[in-house]
Amino acid sequence: KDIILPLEQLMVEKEGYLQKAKIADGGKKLRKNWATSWIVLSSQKIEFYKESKQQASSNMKAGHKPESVDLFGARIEWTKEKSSRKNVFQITTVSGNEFLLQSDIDFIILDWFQAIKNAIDRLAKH
Ligand code: I3P
Repeated sequence: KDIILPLEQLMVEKEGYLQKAKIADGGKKLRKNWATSWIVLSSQKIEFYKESKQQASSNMKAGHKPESVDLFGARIEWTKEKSSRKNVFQITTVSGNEFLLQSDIDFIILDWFQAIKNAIDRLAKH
């Protein structure tokens, strides 16, 4: 019996909860507001969901779109200046959106940094 999955789902590389703060939109600075976010990494983008995974999928059916980050040409770097928290890295998109991601748990944030960096580096080769 064939199993049919949406293409999106096939491309998911990593997902889980992190602390997230968007600090700029199109180059315009935003007030920092940390919140837990469900993060979904696929080959070309990251999606941020405000809610639990389950809530997110029912909202999706209702037509709500998650915030999406285009990884083409994006930059990722650790930062100690942008937050008093530990384990913070920043993603900057070509369009000038800036996001901070954070976890208190070292191996979790390291895994995420590496996975996102790999996705960005892979895209740069194409
Ligand atoms: C911000 C809030 C953030 C903090 C930020 C504060 O205050 O406390 O958690 O960032 O520091 O301005 P408010 O809620 O009143 O906006 P960190 O937790 O990342 O340090 P910042 O201004 O130094 O970025």
